[in-house]
Amino acid sequence: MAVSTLVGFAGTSSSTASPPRHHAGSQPGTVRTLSTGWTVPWGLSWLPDGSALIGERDSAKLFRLTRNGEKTFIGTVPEATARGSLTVDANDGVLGIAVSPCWEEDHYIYVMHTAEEGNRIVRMKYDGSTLSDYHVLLGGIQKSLIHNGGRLKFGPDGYLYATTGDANVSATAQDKNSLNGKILRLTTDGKPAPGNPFDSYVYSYGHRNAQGLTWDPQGRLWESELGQDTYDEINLIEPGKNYGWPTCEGPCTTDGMTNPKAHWQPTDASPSGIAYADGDLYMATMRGRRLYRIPVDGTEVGTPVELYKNQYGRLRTVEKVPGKNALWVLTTNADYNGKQPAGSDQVLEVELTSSASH
Ligand SMILES: [Ca+2]
Repeated sequence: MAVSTLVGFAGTSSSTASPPRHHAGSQPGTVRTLSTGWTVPWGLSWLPDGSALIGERDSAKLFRLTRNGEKTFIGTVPEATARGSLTVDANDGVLGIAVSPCWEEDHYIYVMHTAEEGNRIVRMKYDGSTLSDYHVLLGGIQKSLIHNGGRLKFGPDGYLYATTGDANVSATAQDKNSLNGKILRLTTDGKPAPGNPFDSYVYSYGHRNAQGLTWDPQGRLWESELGQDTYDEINLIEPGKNYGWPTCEGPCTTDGMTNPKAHWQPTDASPSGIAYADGDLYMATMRGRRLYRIPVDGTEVGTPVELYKNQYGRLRTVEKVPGKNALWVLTTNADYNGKQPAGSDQVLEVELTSSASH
């Protein structure tokens, strides 16, 4: 591993060249291929038995994958549309998945996907074998070929958080009445969550195309975001704040804008998913073709470390495995930018080794 070639970060350390400070985190170690034969897997959410639901963006198929790599098709998301990314640079389709925190009682799963009229957040029943009861919670979020956001997760407060892209209309991000270029927070019935800053779905704004969300043990919300040509970002999200796009891309000094905690040139990153594990943020990158480990120090981050550069191609999603010192990482190579054939994506398991043993 090597110290990142990042452009800058807002940590308390004064030099980007210094190695990451020691912290009680884990060291990523052995990587094994858990499952093959995938085509652009995107969303991943855990079921109570430790298996995961994983969706393929273009095919709209949902699968269940066990810890042992046993893969079962469970159904196709109705009304999902996708241009098909093998021939065009498209980012629409079945995106984030969130299993209900009360799944054992309600059997609900939540999905964010592209449809005819725009992007939607929907609820379905998954009874352990099949999908049913498709219900739209929030539809008509403006869509585009490539800026659809799409990460959907439950926060520690039990509400749903979703990232939306600016749909290639950058002015939407600063329009608090638009659902685009935002992080949205909603109830499981599809209403704006209580306490939202503008009495609407909007939780934060000024985002270009955020695709990563995760919470640290203190309940802080961290977000990863694709920039345009200059800077990708990691942000610490607070309700009601303006994260700058399109006035600012990366850090700036404009009044009212909230600067990122770290930023990269898109060739080194182009991030999608992020996950918190044991003192670090892990960020999956597409153009960067690497995983970053980014130490968290309160509300700041330390120097990112790059891992597995060019070893597994483009990386879309990373999630901490519940109850196990490991990450699951989804590749995103079977598309226009990855130029690999259908079925060439993988689910990887990255072992995390406690630093106490080093
Ligand atoms: Ca920003």
